[in-house]
Amino acid sequence: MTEQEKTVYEARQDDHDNIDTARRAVMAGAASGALGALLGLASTPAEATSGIGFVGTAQAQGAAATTPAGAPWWPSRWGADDQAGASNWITPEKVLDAVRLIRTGKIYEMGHVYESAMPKFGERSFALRIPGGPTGGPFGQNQVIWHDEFLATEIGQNGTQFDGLGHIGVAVKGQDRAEMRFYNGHTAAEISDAYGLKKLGIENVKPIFTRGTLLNIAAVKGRNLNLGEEITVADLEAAMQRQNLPADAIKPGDALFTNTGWGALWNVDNAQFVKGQPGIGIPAAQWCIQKQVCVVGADNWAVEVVPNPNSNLAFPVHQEFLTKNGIYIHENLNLTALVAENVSQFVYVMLPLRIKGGTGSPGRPIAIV
Ligand code: UVW
Repeated sequence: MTEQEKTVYEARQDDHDNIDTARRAVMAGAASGALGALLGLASTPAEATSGIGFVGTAQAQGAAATTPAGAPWWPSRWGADDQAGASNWITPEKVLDAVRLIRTGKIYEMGHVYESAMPKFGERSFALRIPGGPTGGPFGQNQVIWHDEFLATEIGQNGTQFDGLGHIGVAVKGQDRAEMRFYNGHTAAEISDAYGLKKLGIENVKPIFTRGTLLNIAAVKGRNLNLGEEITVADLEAAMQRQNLPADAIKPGDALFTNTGWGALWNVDNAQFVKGQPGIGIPAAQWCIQKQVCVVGADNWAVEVVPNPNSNLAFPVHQEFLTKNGIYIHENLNLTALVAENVSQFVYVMLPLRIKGGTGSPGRPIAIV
């Protein structure tokens, strides 16, 4: 980082606390209509038309110099044209550092199987069809036959999913697409397109091969966490202490995962799984940002606490990570095997599919120890 970038970065960190306090005050009384609708909560007609209620409220206060999610966050630390975000941390040196965590060569699956029965957020769908039976053939003397699948789904936003930087933004001036800002300040007017994002598509993510740390928050609590239970900075630090991890165990470019126990509901009680979840809140997200991580993941569908304890906020941690800091979010991970064997640190490998203009990616993340 240059001195100038460092100054901007540090100013943003300081700014966050002030903005957050101000935002909470300004937004008091507003309701998160869109989130409420998705989670089956009530919303007023005014909130329903303005999407997330607090956007309209902030505008009414004339907050032109800032945004509903704090001070403008662009240009990014990796330059005004960057579209790769925190995957820029994955350098050859970083890979070699990560490799040192491999001692046995054992591989752990970190993802779930994709199937229509899996829990899905809102109205998302996952429909796989094999036309014909078989799809093609028999042809030739050798009587070849084959099966092809047709998959209709929000491919980057179902099941174990890796959120890309074009997934989440901030509507700075309500419905004005020229002021709907994403990572690096890119606007919806520039990037949104029915046939795929014109910028910040998932194809821009560099292959992820890095050090991973799993913090078992459920073990700290001695139970699975509850719906709406916020993971605090103290919880993260207690998990590190419990797992004998030194304060500097998480390095720039690392991936960080939290086990909340919510994953136990996967394909067991899907209705409860999608209703909300425990997860990190804004202070814990800031802790991750200060550690300069590349990816944050969890055994639930949003990684962050839902609903947020501040009922005026909807998915604020998504904005902190993806929109403002270019940090990727890996959702719906299967951490069961790693937890069962008390694995704290490992190599995490995730190769997001290069779907041009996609908002996210499915995949088969693994941990290697
Ligand atoms: C949303 O898309 C709102 O949430 P998620 O990224 O958790 O799927």
